[in-house]
Amino acid sequence: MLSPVSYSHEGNIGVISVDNPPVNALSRSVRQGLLDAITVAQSDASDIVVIICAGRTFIAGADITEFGKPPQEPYLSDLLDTIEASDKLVVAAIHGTALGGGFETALAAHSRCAVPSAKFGLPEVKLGLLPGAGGTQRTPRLAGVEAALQLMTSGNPLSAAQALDLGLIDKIVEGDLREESVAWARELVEQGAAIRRSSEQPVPDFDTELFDGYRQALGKRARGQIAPQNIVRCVEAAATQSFEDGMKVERDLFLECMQSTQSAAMQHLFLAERQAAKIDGLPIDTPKRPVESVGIIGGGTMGGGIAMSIANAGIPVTLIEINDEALARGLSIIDKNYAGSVKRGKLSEDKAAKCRALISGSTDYASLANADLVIEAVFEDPELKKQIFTRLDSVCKPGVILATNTSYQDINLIAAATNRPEDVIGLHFFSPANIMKLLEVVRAEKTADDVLATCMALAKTIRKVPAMSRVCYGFIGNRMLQPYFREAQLCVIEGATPKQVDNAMESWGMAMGPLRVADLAGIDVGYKARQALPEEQRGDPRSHRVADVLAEMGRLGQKACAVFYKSAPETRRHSSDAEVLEIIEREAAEFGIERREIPDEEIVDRLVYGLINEGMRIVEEGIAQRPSDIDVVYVYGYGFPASRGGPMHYADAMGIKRVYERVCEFRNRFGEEAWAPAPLLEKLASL
Ligand code: 3H9
Repeated sequence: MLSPVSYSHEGNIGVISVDNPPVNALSRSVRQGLLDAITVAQSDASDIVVIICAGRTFIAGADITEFGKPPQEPYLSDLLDTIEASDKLVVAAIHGTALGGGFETALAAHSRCAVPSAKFGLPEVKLGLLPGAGGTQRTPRLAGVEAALQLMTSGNPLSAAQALDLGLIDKIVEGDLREESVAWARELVEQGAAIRRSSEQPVPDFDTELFDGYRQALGKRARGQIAPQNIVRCVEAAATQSFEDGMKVERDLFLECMQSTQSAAMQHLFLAERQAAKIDGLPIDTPKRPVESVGIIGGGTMGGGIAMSIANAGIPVTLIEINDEALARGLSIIDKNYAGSVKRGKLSEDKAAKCRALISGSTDYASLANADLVIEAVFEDPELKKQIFTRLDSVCKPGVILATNTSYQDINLIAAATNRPEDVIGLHFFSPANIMKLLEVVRAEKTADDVLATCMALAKTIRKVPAMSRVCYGFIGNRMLQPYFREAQLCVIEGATPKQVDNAMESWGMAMGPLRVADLAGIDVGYKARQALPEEQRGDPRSHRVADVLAEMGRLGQKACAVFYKSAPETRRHSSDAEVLEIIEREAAEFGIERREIPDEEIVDRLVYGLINEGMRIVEEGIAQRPSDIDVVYVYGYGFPASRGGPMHYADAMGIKRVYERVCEFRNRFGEEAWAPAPLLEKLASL
């Protein structure tokens, strides 16, 4: 088999080139090829060695698809020790992204040069891991303890300029990387440059309190996660022990992470996210329509956030509102949000101004005549939505994509309000739309393939994670919320307090408990949707009576006021509200419910197994293409803990049989209507 690593010479320079598409991951054959090449270079006529990569990027890390399989020699750490020990100076020449094991390879070289657009990172923490090939030991020696902790615990990449500032690379080169790196290598030879091994550098002075500071902050930010805490221990070892002893600490803690269920969950999610971007049966080369200008109907919180996401990707947006006043209000919220992003350091002032300049406003639908994509983001009134689509049909050019941001409505009916249902699709953003990563792309019955392909690609352009759903009430995400919220509210009326439910779910890992979410997002939409349904379709009244009473009191959510909590308007801090607790007790008594102590474990199981059971139905009905798409939806749209991999992965990790048995137990206790096991769950449990 042809090796993905080749070794050639340019005069006295040995050039090792890695060519392992798509991202030059360090598969076994790459490691072997690098080892062979560096070994040959030790005794050939070369004076210096350059490691460079073909294709779109430098090495982007260990090969994730090899994880979980028996490790194969040569091991990456040993290979990197061999590279670092080389008697000939080794230069890494970097373009694209040098990530994880790729960046560790660069750190084991003696010198590093990069093109200005290159990025550098140690993102292992996002896979529930830590850099396991010397990264935790070499980085602090070059960049200092604080920069190393920051880089590894965030997992976020650095630009070439930042890496240069921190001493992680030595030179930025303009022009062709191969030519420039070879020229630089030649210069180093001529200067008689000494070999500088990262492992031999002393760790610069540091503040010893940094470690505890990081441990505490990460305990809150990444609650319950092993990898971030282990990274701190590794960097502490780097700062206080010899390189060899630090490497032993790194090895032990890396293995602990690698064997954890957390890392398995996060690796699953990495692959699930990439899989979710693919549509079964739709060829990768399906033609896409150009999206060079976008119209958005509705300048509320949602429309404004969507406008920002699109403008942030450099695409001009026209925001349509019904009158000047509403438009001015919408644009001023956008201004405020950009100012907030600048203040929080998320965007530079210059970049924010450039993005903001791409958003214009209008009260005239005729302004949408040339838009390539129009996204409707008005409130959930099906009749209003249909009217808007009929109007768009009459003003928009042929070939425009007409999207609705509806969270619940039947998109087939909306599409039928136009003469071009094949151009209609759902683009369900999550609030705040400029921040939340998920984009549910809803394929209606007649949506054309190229419309779908365009929207999946657009999601990537605007830095969202797409997952496709078919049409059903609530699509994947909100449909699953129904049993989740039902159980949250049943737990409350049966005996828990809102705070107990929220704390139980947050301790388990949800970013926010369900009732705090309700306070933040508001319950008006759900209330109105319920009222629009005939009584017998509203579900178990015990599961929404308290919410209905609170909604009727005007407690609609944080926009107006809190629902399940008392909220201090200035600080937005929530605390238990005696009035709400009284209402809960009163309504429980009305239903004849004898309130009891509910263990946290029961709360978690009822809510999470409710999600799983509905998820099984969604897969079986073909609403989701695959179970892993549901995981992507829940982690990126609903604050499900990444370290648990999403509800469907969690079910697998728990054991499907065990999940089935618990669902059956709930069915026996709480009734068939809510807890009949999904047929797919039953089937999988019997295998
Ligand atoms: C590590 O290095 C551990 C070491 O410290 C210690 C070891 C002892 N392996 O994202 P894309 C595939 S842990 C295998 O769509 P982009 C990906 O699945 C690793 N495959 O492209 C996809 O496949 P497909 C640390 C990988 O341009 C295709 O490449 N490194 C890997 O948007 C394109 O990916 C990381 O965590 C991999 N490492 O983004 C980096 N990476 O076409 C993870 C990608 O079949 N990777 N693939 O769907 C990334 O962050 C992004 O992929 C990257 C490119 C920025 C590189």
